[in-house]
Amino acid sequence: MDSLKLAVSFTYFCGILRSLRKYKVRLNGSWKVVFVVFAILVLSFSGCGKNTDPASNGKIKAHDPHFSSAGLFESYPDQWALHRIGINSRDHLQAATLPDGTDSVIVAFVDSGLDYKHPDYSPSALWRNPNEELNGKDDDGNGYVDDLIGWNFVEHDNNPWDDFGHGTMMAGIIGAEVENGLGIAGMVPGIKIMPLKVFNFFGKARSHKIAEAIVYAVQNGATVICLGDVAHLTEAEKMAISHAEQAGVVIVATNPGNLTELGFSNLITVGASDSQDRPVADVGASIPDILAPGADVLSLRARRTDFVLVSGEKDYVPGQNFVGPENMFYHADRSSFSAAFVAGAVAMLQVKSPDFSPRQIKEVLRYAARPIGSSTELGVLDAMAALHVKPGYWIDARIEVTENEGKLVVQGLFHSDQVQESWLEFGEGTEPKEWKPLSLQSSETSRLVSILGRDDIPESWSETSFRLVVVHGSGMNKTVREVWPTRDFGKENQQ
Ligand SMILES: [Ca+2]
Ligand SMILES: [Ca+2]
Ligand SMILES: [Ca+2]
Repeated sequence: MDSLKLAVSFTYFCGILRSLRKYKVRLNGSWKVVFVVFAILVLSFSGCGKNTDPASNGKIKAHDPHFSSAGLFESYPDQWALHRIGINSRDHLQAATLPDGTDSVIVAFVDSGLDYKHPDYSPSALWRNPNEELNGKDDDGNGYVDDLIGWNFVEHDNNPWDDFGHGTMMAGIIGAEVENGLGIAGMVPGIKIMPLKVFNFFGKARSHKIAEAIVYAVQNGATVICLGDVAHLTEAEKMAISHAEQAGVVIVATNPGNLTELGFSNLITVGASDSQDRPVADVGASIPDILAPGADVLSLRARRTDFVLVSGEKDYVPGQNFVGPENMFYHADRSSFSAAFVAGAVAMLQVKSPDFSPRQIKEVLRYAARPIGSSTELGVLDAMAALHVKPGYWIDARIEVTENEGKLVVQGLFHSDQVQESWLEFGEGTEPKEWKPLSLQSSETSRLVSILGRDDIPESWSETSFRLVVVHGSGMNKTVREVWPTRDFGKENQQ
């Protein structure tokens, strides 16, 4: 028993003794001792003072059950997605917890709004307009009357309530309350979320409202804007993103096709990955900047919503994706969820390194990403690793292998603020035990080229791995690799 419990017990039973005296019941000295010892034992077994952390101002600290439970999705953890991006222990959750009073980093969700009364949504994770009061007037002169916590661009009022459900899932991924003994753990506890409702009850939005919401977010201090479910961009939306670019605000969007080519320095495009780091959709046509979980995601369910049903998904049984007590939680597959995880990682970086430009944030996230298979460029978000990348350090690297007129052309392409050295190497199979250096045909500041004939690769190697290693001035390095089938390489030429 700790001293706190002892003090509580003593105080409590002194009170009882006073009451006994009041009613003229007297105990002699030894009986008093027996009484107090008995009372302390009763209290300790009844759990008086249990779970009370003096530092938490009486708030109960209890584990979020779904953070460590499993079984919703086959055998892997219910919050596998959070684990997969590097937040897989309570220590990591604490590392992601912001200091009290952090309100300079604000994530705006241009989505279907938010159930901000959800029992597992922390009120401290809601943005509040510091210059607006509820009085029927536009106090801050931003063109929106009484916009206390965001705006509803569908109904033109100050209540961005979520009657579709998607926005609450997105916000819950980042802002669900942590260590409250309920449901799930959010990714960045205490971050401020600005709900901007553009999707209506049916999950439909008009593009000029999306553009208007982006401009609102920029003008009201958002540092990250998450466009989870926005389809092909119109001119109005492009202008709004350009406005955000000039203001240094990061935009995170799932990859709707024409985003990557636009070349906005503040834009991070995201593709969805599954529990095994596999891309959920074919990303070949337009490669996103990074992958993040977008399948089997568990998050908060907005009251009275079932958006998979409303979306008309085939074979869906109403209520099928409800989870937990009073159906407070929901699971679904949506590539848009991947944008919420990346927006959360951007927010974490902005808290840690406020001077990072949107471009630096993108580079750090890409650098820290976990490469998928033999992919040359694409990796899965690793938020914890990103937090540990040294500021100012980044290397963008890829390797390309092509077969041309009986020769294999291996190119290493890289870009960095400070390259110390770089080389190409190769080895047998998909996981070589030994790597051998490749001789170079040309070597430039950001490009190495090696050309191999049939004799340069042992005939017994049915597959060959090629690897580019780039060493940064700080001593850290980055490697990317590509596996190439060499079983039949050069055979046509020999015939
Ligand atoms: Ca206002
Ligand atoms: Ca007002
Ligand atoms: Ca929780």
